[in-house]
Amino acid sequence: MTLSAEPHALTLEAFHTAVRGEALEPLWLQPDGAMTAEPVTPFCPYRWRWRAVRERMLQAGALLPVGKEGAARRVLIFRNPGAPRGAPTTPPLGAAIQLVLPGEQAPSHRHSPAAIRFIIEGRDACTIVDGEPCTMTPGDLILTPSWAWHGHVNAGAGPIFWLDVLDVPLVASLYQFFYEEHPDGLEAPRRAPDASLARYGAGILLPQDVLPAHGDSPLLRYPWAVAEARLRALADTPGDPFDSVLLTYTHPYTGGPVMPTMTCRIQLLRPGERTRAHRHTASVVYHVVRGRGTTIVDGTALDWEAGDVLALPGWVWHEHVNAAPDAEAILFSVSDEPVLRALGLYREESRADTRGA
Ligand code: 1HN
Repeated sequence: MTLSAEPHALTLEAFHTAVRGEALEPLWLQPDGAMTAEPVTPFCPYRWRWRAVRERMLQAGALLPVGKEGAARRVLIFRNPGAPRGAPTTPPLGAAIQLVLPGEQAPSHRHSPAAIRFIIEGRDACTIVDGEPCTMTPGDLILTPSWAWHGHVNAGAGPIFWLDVLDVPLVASLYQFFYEEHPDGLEAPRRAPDASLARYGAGILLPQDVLPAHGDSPLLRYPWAVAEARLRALADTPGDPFDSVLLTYTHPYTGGPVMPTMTCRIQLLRPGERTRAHRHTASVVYHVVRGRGTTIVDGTALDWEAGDVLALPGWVWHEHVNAAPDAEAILFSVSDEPVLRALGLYREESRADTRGA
């Protein structure tokens, strides 16, 4: 349109129509709700029962082969029931269960989203990460950093199940998805099994390596035996008011999170323990490693037991209860806290009026 020589002849309504035709949007026409005082999300806190999910995975195992003649991955994604159809587990993180049956191989590929895997059940399987066979036994954490090749092999006699958590929703929201299949199908091992554990797993003494500047941990496998021993060593200390005995899996050289987009933690709730409530802007996916208990989320109790998965979107009040008088509970968790910290968006609040342990 041509600019009017007489601006007063232009009505506001005509102006709105005109600018919208020129790929311009008046901010004053945006709905009032767009700038909320606090985060508002359709994602809800939710718990999936391991018993039911495991059964469904075995059904998928009977119906759908994995490998050359089947699917690349046998995975059920945890969909957040509060969010629109097709939405993942939490706004930035997608969680899933994967099953590989004895003798199966899931071919290698790589993608810009990063993944972590936490082994739930099974043994004698491995994920080959950039040529390194990473042994998978229950409780192990395996990293697949952004753009690392990864394929899965089950050489054992029984099924292997694990939890996958990926930053797919975050990467997709930035339109940064890259994906490639390995030309050989399954990538052949190029390193000794658990080579990175031998090199970087000793903790306090590390080789004088020149590491790439990106923030991925060069250690690809964090064994359960180490996590359990560290929890046990600190089991009689006061612990964190909100999370009790809480350990973060770290990048051995920086002490920071294992990857730039996700941090992984393991926590012990002692018999009879109840933590104080807090809320933070980070979303969290929990997996119950051991025991049973309750997480009270914005006043609603979510009961859990071994194997269950919980999703908490950011900014919900939550506190953990292990009501059992004689059994401990252990929770593994993944959150997007490093992203929010890097962007200056991380906030945390606690409340004085919740019960102490
Ligand atoms: C993926 O590549 C794997 O490689 C597992 O094992 C789960 C969920 C969404 C997108 C890609 C894997 C996934 C995934």
